[in-house]
Amino acid sequence: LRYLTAGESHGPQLTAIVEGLPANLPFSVEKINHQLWRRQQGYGRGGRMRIETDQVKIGSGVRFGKTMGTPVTLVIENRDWKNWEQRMSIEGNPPADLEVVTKPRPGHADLAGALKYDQEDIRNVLERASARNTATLVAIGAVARQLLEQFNIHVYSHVVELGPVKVGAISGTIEDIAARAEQSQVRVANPEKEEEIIELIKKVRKEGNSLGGIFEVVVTGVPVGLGSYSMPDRKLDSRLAGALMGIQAIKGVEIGLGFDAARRLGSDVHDEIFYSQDRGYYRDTNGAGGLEGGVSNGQPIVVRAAMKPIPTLYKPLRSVDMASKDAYEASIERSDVCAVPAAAVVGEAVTAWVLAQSFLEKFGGDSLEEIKNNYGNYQAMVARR
Ligand code: EPS
Repeated sequence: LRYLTAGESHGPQLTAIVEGLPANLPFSVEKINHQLWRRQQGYGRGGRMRIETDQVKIGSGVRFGKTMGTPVTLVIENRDWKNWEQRMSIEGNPPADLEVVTKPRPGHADLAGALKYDQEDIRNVLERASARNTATLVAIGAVARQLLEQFNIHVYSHVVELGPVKVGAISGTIEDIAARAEQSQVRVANPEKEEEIIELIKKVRKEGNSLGGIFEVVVTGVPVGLGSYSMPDRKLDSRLAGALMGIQAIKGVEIGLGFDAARRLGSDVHDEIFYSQDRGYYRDTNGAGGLEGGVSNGQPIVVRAAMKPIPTLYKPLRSVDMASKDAYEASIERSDVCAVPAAAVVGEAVTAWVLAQSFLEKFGGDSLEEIKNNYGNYQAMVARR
């Protein structure tokens, strides 16, 4: 299972091609659109989100609501394109009044990208580096989820820290927590903290600043045995960390207890093993976050990712104009103040993708029926141990 994405933030469209899906998988466009909608929610988004209402168009690979085992093309049109047709024209020469971007914003790919690709106009860098492209990640993740659902594997998320505010311990099952977070404007399961966070975002917006945060993704229904300890690049945790770090603005990833495990004694970290006739092997704790030796152990997978504050600030940061080499302090027109709730949805998507990929690696077949057989046989084998 693999994908490629393409598209600029203010170009005509975003495109993804997914290859390696089995045939006969029930495929819902509506489910993809629902995930795209979720990514666009969250208190703290900027003006762009009022322009875009992302909808996917399927260009290949699906017939009568089922996959055919052929590549699936997903297209998301940029509604903002109509405001950019001249400035982002595919053909012809730049318009005489084109504003060339020469002022790199600290924290963005602008400076390193312009130097690396030898660009005079930083727009050629920021268009692709933009978090706009996370829409395609959510789309491919929504496809992956449809495969995982067939095997009762579900992916949830909630925001656990926003700027300096910690949401703290939350009771309930992950399904309850996620359902509460789904109702929240900032994807937080604790309504008291939600208020505090919204007030904080309001204040920071007034100050022309931005906020980061930490979200948690939990996957239930994962069978034991995805990934492998045999090589670093086969470890499921290394793949998950890579996928999460691949999201714009993510600066850190934790699995299970994560960095906190390093501060505890071994006896306070590892999940003891028990066995009973009806449950088989089981644990009472999940410090490992569902992964031991890079292999899923049958417990829910728990990953957290830290997002830095969005680097486009209304409050100017110091930089240097690449054309004149003069120092400048410049503000910008439009930006999000906080996109952590949206990043959590993107986190779910890339996690779903990695799990679907590992799942197909282990149980892969050309049709859904073949995969279901493989999965059933494996589960019977595991139950005999
Ligand atoms: C982004 C800047 C803003 C965000 C954008 C990501 O876009 P614009 O520069 O057009 O106002 O709204 O996010 C999206 C468009 C999106 O769909 O999430 C950036 O610089 O990364």
